Amino acid sequence: MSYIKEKFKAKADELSAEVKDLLKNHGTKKIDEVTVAQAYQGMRGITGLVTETSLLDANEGIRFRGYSIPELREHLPKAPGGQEPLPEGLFYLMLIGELPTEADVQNLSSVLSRRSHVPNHVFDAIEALPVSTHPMTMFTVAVMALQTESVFAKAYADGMSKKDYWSYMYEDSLNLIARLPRIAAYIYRRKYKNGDHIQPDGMLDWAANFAHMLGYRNEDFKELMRLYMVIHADHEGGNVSAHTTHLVGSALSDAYLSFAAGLNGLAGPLHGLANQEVIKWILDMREELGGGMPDKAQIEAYVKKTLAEGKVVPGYGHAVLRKTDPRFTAQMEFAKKHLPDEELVRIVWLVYETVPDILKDLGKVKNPWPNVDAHSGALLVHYGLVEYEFYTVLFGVSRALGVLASLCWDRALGLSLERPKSVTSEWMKLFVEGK
Ligand code: FAM
Repeated sequence: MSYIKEKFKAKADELSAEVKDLLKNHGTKKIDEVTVAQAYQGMRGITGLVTETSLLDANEGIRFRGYSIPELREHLPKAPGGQEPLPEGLFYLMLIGELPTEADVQNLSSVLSRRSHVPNHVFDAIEALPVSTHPMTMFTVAVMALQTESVFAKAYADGMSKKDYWSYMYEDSLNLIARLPRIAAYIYRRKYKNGDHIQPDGMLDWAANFAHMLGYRNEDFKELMRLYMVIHADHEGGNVSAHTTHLVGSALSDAYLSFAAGLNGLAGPLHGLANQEVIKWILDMREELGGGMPDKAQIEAYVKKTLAEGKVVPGYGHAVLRKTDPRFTAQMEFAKKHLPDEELVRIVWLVYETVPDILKDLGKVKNPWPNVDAHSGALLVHYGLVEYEFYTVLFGVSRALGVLASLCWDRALGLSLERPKSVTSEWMKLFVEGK
């Protein structure tokens, strides 16, 4: 067993004992209550889920095992000559609960590189789809095609004991994380570069190799990919992609089935697809305004037009956050360092100066500030990755780090099948009348 797997097992045994004690002595203690509105409106704000990998504070933003994004950028190991954190280090932190050493990250990079083989039938499954298919559909199909490789599913079929669930989920999770950049890059090159595929470079770290296979060798782009893979990796357990992966996994579906389900949630416009919607909205606005750099008044008018058409302003708002998303801020800092004169970036910043006041004036938007998606496209376009329909695939590759680390913890803690109670509106009407 690898030393990282042994470390995880030791941490899991330790926490399992604490959770057992917690349930024994405090299992009936009430955390929260549920209102009629929450039952009808997305269970917002109901605390009823346990996720170890990260915790989201509405006013502070995300913390991964207690570390904020600035702290991750300071403490996580970097590539030689790099300044951005390596996503392998974040996966180690989310899984083990401790900061990794340089050696830990190098070890994980080589483990992922060794596990990155993708069977040919997966590429055949992608090729069976029309080239016009949305990249996220291709991506989910590819993950489902990979399910043939699930060691968890095979072990379960062979009658594995429940005490071994964690071990096979760990193996599936690492194998899947290792393979995602290869299939994502294959989809990109098939759809946008006439199938001119690029072989992996085993000497590169996970994110840099992904950039390489996409066809981008610029060192700054590799740095952006490392940052991008870190900041999109996890956002506690209640967002659609994380919750879906956790929920499907609770039925003892393997990592491939569970993550494919989570990806389908990520493909929704109100969730991960927003990153493509943002850049599309900015490019449409710039075109409608005659090209070039719009002024604040023009942006204001265009935002109001969007709202008047009954559409949302993509990249703004959040179901939990009530401030500017630290993931937006991290991207803005990257842009100020590497591409401060990029016109699209300057438009993103002018939109940031304009949208919040307009959304506040609506009187209904709980969070008028930008989220992670408001900045990402402008950075990717600068380096030539202009195909914005592909952006949510990038988001999906990153999100695997958090939701699969979490899935390992679900199995290690022996979390139960998830089955909240539903009621009918008939029941609700009787309830509110006290009947
Ligand atoms: N533009 C226009 N209206 C907005 C808005 C926005 N950016 N954000 C919220 N609202 C509206 C919302 O549609 C609702 O209107 P109705 O009552 O007429 O239905 C009202 O404000 C109250 O909504 P809320 O409680 O403030 O937000 P929710 O928690 O319901 O929704 C989001 C949160 C993210 C779905 C919402 O802010 C939104 O649609 N944003 C635009 C899409 C987007 O950027 N999604 C990406 C989110 C990101 F974090 C991610 O998951 N990648």
